Amino acid sequence: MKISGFFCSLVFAAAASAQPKPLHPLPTKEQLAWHEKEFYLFVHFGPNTFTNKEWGDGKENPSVFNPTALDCEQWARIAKQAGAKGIILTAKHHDGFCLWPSKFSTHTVRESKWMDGKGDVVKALAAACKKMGIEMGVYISPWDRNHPAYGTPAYNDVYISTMKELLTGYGKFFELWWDGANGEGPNGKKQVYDFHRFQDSALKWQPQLVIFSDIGPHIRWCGNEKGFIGNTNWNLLDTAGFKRGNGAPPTDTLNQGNVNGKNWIPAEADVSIRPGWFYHSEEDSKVKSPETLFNLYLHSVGNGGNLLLNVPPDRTGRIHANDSAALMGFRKLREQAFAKDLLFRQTGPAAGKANNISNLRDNDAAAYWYADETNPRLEFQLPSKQKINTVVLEEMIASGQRVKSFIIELEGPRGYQTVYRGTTIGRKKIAVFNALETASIRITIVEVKAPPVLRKISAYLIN
Ligand code: FUL
Repeated sequence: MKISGFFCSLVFAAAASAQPKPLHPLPTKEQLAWHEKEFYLFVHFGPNTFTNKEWGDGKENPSVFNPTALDCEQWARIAKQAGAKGIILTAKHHDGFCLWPSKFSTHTVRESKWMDGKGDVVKALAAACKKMGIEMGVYISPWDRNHPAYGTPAYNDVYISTMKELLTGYGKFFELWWDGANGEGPNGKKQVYDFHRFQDSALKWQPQLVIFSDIGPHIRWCGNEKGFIGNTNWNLLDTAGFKRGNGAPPTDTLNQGNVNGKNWIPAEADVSIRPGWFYHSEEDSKVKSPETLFNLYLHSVGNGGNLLLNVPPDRTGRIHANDSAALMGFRKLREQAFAKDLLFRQTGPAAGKANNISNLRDNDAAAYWYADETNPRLEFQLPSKQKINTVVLEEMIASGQRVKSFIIELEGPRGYQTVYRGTTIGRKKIAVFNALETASIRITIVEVKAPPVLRKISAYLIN
């Protein structure tokens, strides 16, 4: 089949005729929408910003919270310009301090000096995100070192009331973040959380939410706070017998998922642009470089998960210039890297719903190609020799995650040579290898759980 001067062919498989049979478990439509976000910001902000701590003990005087020039629109503008799809705010961190005037706490912005106690950071950020056309999520720490009811069954009701205020008073959120930390230690209070009730309540108020925790229910922790999701990454996880926090699955399981896992619970990589989660002026010179951030992108989004990048505002309540510059540099690196898809079908008829291999070479997210055998080999001819060092593969995950391993070969002077041996693909696999000049790319799907359903294949030369 010849398309706009490029050839692409299916070497050992005939085009299938039937629709692909879904391979369970499948993502929900909310999870599919979440997968498409790829990258969004985390904002850690609260008393710790002013006390120079990472974990407040809940005994801090609320008057310490006093940003001099809080500007949530600046956060949202920077997020938008960085290409982030949303912002998740620490509405309540472990110190229990609420960034909104909660009726269920006496440790809130209302008790602070900021705006004479009349301010509401959640409200300001919700309005800013709306204005900038990005989405918002909330981190509501279950662990609360301030609330007097913490450590008793009554706290579960307090937590639910707190969630209700947030989830019914500020518009729609895309993600709810449940931190696994519960570490008061031997002399501290221990809470038995009623997570089932938390989950049912949250979804009753906002059914579109995806809920993050170590083990989901919708999104899982990737097992580290360094921004690295496993090279092998199944969107599937077995959660039976596991708990959040200390009872969570081993970190390498969280990092890679379970090949035959019973639930669709994809991985999110939370990592900070600075060494700490909260702002500390002594870390102004330790902001990650655009190159480091790009590398994190390759190891999170490029391994089929999402990247949640923390950018903590300073004591004025604004994002520091160093962080903002790093974010803009990061956006530029992504744009440059993926500006020219050497496999992109420039012209020629769109295949639309037909099961056509040329569906892999356009930007139609709904168009895909599926094989009716397990080991298809796809060959793409370029019109002339080009240097490439990156191939991006995407599975149509609405049909389930299927590919267990694949090989990329490029034709060189001595015939085809293997440049990359991959395992899972999932939503996206960015395969980077040593640059080679070639006129032909061959991709063989080696091992599968079911015949593959692919959405896109593209090739680049990244500098
Ligand atoms: C951890 C917390 O203890 C940190 O303070 C931070 O919020 C991070 C994202 O999660 O578990």
